[in-house]
Amino acid sequence: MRIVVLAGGIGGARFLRGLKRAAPDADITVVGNTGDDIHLFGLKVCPDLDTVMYTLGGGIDEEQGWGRADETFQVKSELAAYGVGPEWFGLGDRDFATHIVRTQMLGAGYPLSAVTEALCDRWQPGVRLLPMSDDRVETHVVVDVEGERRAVHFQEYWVKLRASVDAHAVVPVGAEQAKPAPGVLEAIAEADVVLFPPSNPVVSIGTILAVPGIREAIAEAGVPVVGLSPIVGNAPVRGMADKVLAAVGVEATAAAVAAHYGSGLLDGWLVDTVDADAVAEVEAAGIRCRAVPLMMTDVEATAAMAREALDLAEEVR
Ligand code: GDP
Ligand code: FO1
Ligand code: CA
Repeated sequence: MRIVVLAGGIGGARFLRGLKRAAPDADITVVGNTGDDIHLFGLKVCPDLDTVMYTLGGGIDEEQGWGRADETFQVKSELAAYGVGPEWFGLGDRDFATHIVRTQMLGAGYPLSAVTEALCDRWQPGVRLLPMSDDRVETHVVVDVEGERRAVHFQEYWVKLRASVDAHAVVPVGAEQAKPAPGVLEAIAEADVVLFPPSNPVVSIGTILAVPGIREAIAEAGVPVVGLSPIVGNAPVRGMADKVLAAVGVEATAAAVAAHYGSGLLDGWLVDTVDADAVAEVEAAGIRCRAVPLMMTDVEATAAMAREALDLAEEVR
C-alpha cells in the first residue's frame, strides 16, 4: 500500500512512528512542512523536516519532541559570548552539524529535496521524506508589538513570543510562487490513501496545502483522504494551535478543523472519544467521522490510531 502523509513537526512525526508500526509493509511518502524554516547564523534550519527525521531515525529528544537527544549547547553559549543571537532559539551542538551539512550542500547547488535525502541516508527514517517544495517559503505572523502592527517570522511568534499575543494573520510568504518538490505530485497521484496526521492545521498542513498544485493533486487523486484531529476537548493537545486557528477564523474544536479542511478535500476524520458529540456535526458536513482515542501516549496507542485511520479510509473508498 502506498501512503502519503502531510506532516508538520512533533504531531506528524509521532503519528508516523505509529503508522510505521501499524503498516510495516507500506510504502510511506512524507510531504514535510518547510514554512517554519529559518536562517540563523548563516545556516538553514528546517525544524519540521528534522523533527520527522530525528524521531523516525531514533535521534530525537523524546521529552521535548524536537532537537537531538543528549544535546549540549557549547556553540550557543560561545555565540552568546560574542553577543551574537538570537538567544531565544535553542540550537544544540549535535543539531548544528545537521544545519552545517544542509547549508553546505545547498551552497554547492543541491536542492533541499536532495539535501534531505542525503541527511536521511544517515538517519534511515524508513519513509521517503520530501520537503513540500525546494523553493523558499517562510511563514510570517502579523501581530501588534508595542502598539505597532508588524509581521514576524513564525519562529519569533512561536518560540520568542510563545504565541502570547493575538495573531491577526498567518502568511506563508513565497508559497504562491513555490513549486512542489520533485516527487511530491507523483507520490500523491500514485497514492492509495492520503493521511493528515494530528499536525497543526494552519502552520503545518495549511502551509503545505498553500503550495500551488498540492491541494489540487490530492483532490484529483480520487483516493481516500483521512485526517486525525490535533484538537482534543476544544484545545490543542500540545502547543498553541488555537492561536493560529483564531487568526484564520476557525474555532479550536475538532469539528471546526474538519470543516476548515472541508468535504471537498477530506473524506474521513477521526476525533477523540471526548469529542464524540462532534461526530454528527462532521458527518452532516459530508465527512465520515469516528470517535476513537487520539492521545499518542506511546507507539502502540499511536499505531492503533493509524489503524483506525486506515480502516476509515477503506470505509470511504
Ligand atoms: P509542530 O510542527 O512541532 O508544531 O508539530 P505538528 O504541526 O506536526 O503537530 C502539532 C499538533 O500536534 C498540535 O496542534 C497538537 O495539538 C498535536 N498533538 C500533539 N500530540 C498529540 C496527541 O497525542 N494527540 C493528538 N490528537 N494531537 C496531538
Ligand atoms: N522550539 C522551541 O520552543 N524553542 C526552541 O528553542 C526551539 C529550537 C529548535 C531548534 C531546532 C529545531 O529543529 C526545532 C526547534 N524548536 C524549538 C521547535 C520548533 O521550532 C517548533 O516546535 C516548531 O517549528 C513549531 O511548529
Ligand atoms: Ca512546525
